[in-house]
Amino acid sequence: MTLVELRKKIEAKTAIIGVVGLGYVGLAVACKFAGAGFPVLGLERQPEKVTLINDGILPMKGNEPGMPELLAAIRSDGRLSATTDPAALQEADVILVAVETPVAAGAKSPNYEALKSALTTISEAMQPGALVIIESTIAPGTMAEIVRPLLEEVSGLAVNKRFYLGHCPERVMPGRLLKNLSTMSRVCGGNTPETAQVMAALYRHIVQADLDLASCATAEMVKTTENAYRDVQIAFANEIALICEMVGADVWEVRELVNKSPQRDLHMPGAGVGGHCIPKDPWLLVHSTTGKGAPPSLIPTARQLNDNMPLHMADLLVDALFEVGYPIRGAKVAVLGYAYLENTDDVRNSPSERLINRLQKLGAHVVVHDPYVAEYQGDLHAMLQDADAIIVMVAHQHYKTLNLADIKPYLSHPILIDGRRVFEPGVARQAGFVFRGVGRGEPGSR
Ligand code: SAJ
Repeated sequence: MTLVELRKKIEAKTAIIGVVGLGYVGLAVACKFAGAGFPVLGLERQPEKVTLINDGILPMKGNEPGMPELLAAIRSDGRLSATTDPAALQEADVILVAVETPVAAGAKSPNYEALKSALTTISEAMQPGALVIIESTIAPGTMAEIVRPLLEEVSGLAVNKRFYLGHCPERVMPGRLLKNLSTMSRVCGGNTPETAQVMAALYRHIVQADLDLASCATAEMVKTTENAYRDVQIAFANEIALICEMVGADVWEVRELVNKSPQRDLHMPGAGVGGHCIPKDPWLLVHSTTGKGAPPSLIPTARQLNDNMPLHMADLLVDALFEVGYPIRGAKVAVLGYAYLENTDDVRNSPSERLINRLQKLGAHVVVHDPYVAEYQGDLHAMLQDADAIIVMVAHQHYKTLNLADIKPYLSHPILIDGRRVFEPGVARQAGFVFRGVGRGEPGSR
């Protein structure tokens, strides 16, 4: 099939779309295309997930507005079916790849096992003329150095002649899957400009925002850069917070006034940077320079600074305990918040985990509370009983409504360390707490 013929099938919505990997990204895009009227085949390794999806049940946790109803609707009219059988891809005209591309903890290099496995499966099944689109976030250079060679070698087909190739990085977020898919612009990175145009014709069926045509390399750079940008911005805000603590200024007052200056956007300082995107994508960007020249310095430095913020929370605690003359060894410390983001149950790359490990190494007895994370739900007051300190790591709405005067009697030592500006220093001190906060320097305190 030529690109022209494929485009006609896409415009008629008769093109069969295969989606490899039915996680947050894959299932959402499969549902969106099925909802737009395309026949969609979902390929998933986990049989239990396949069963749930074919029963019209969402296999993901958390609240995804619109997804349950959409999945039920497209299952009832059979426009989406899930399977564990790779042979199903033989029918597909378009194949979207939405598998994980994690970064290995130590080496900070991408783990492409899932991607390579998916590409091998696709190569063994895809029909000539198919369009393969990688939606997973990948390091710049991956399309040229890994994806294209593997597909050509295993399938025996030549790209641009016997199959087509592109990269359209996903921009979804748990909790906003369908909304982001519809409203956020996408970069359609084609192996050729003609391929990019056919990709835009496809995504136009589900995206109401800009579809920007580009090369694969540009698409790889855009996604990793937009998240590295955010990480560096957050790191800058965190460094300003550390300086404010040293010089006795309040970083939130400084931030408000700095951001009055045109084209300034000081981000929010805090207790650390978690999640599945921001801590990972900067390393994909850095990895792309391996063996090609001087490695970046700003991006790794920002990553290190953000990763140290949970440890700074422990430093603030040690300082407060010193003020009351109580050692951290043997102290009972209550950590409030384990999710990586407020009002979610997503714990991927949780900054709290790093803090908890440090506190335990210092000899503290740590108890953890999080109203959204099943493992840490429970009676907060009971958990606070005889605690020597509270450390707030996540700005869950639940914590913002806490009355400090009510909880103080439960504590052995009224120490409050605030990592997310949940409390104001004056209010905490008025309630009788020894208070420390990220960036909350006290005039004349040094
Ligand atoms: N954080 C800060 N200070 C800030 C912003 C965030 O410390 O100013 C922390 C958060 O507490 C969290 C981490 O950084 O621990 C990540 O927060 P996030 O708001 O960036 O949320 P994510 O990780 O879900 O990021 C996603 C990304 N979207 C995609 O990759 C498609 C990111 O590009 C978006 O900018 C972000 O959502 C968003 O703006 O909501």
